Amino acid sequence: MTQQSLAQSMPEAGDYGAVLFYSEFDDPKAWGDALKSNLPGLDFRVYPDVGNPDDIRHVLAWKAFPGFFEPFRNIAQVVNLGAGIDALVGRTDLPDVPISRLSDPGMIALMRSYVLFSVIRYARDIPAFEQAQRRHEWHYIHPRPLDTIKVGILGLGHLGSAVASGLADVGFDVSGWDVAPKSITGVRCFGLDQKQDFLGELEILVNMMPLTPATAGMINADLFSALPQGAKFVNASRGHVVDEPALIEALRSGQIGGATLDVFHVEPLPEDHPFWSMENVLITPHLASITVPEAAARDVAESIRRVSAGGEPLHRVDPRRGY
Ligand code: OXD
Repeated sequence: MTQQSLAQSMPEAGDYGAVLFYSEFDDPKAWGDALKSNLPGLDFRVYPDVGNPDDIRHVLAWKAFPGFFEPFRNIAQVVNLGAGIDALVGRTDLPDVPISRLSDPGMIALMRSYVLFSVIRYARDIPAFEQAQRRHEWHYIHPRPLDTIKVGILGLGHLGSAVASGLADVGFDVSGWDVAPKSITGVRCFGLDQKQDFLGELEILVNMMPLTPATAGMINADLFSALPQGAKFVNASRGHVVDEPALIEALRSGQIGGATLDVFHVEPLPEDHPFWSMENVLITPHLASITVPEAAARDVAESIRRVSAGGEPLHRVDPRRGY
């Protein structure tokens, strides 16, 4: 459908059908207000106050429980309230309708800032200064030029490529790996059968792979041993892409010199998990990138308009592929 014919056939707010919101993490009021400021009069319902399930046309969901989608027979689209759609992969209750994810500049900027912080912290030897401070020790380490520090981004999707460009802009020597061929200014891009070449020289590896059946556990003992000894590791995507016991072993042996971890197999990270007491691990509680409803609602409102007019949502994904 062209933009013009789409605009001509745009329905009125009341014709969109009801929107159902489900998330135990996001603020329904903030989302309702933000969406209604884009689509005045929108029928916005928050689970479990569903009303008649047949009214529901658009579902905004984050980590909906198994079977959640079953009662809704008239769904026209599902919007995943986040970037990673792993909670929608492999489900049997998902209707055959367009699925989209969130992607707004605010979320990309937050992810870029998290990875920049993590990489710069290693590049500027901050962990050594944190430890020296605890010993009251003036511990000088001569800074190295950033373009001598090789940083690799595993996964060059919309967030991974933004992160890679951000690191290249700061002056790091940046390379990236992805299954699909990629071309990013200032970033050396490696393809499917070039993983060993990509890993072999890295000082810092950043995981930005989505979690799919094909990527689960792909960062394992073999991958860690393909990195130079003492390489640092940053995980800002999903815990299950990493074989956690292999990472613990690599951190203990010194094969991995330090890790900055935002995501884990079990969240919140259990109190007795070995990561908590590892000196060379920095833990953050899954917040590398979050969605600000005010920024993301504009695109979601646009998807509601488009799908209601028979068009495609923005940021469509393929739940069979996993991204
Ligand atoms: C996301 C996340 O996928 O917050 O958006 O992890």
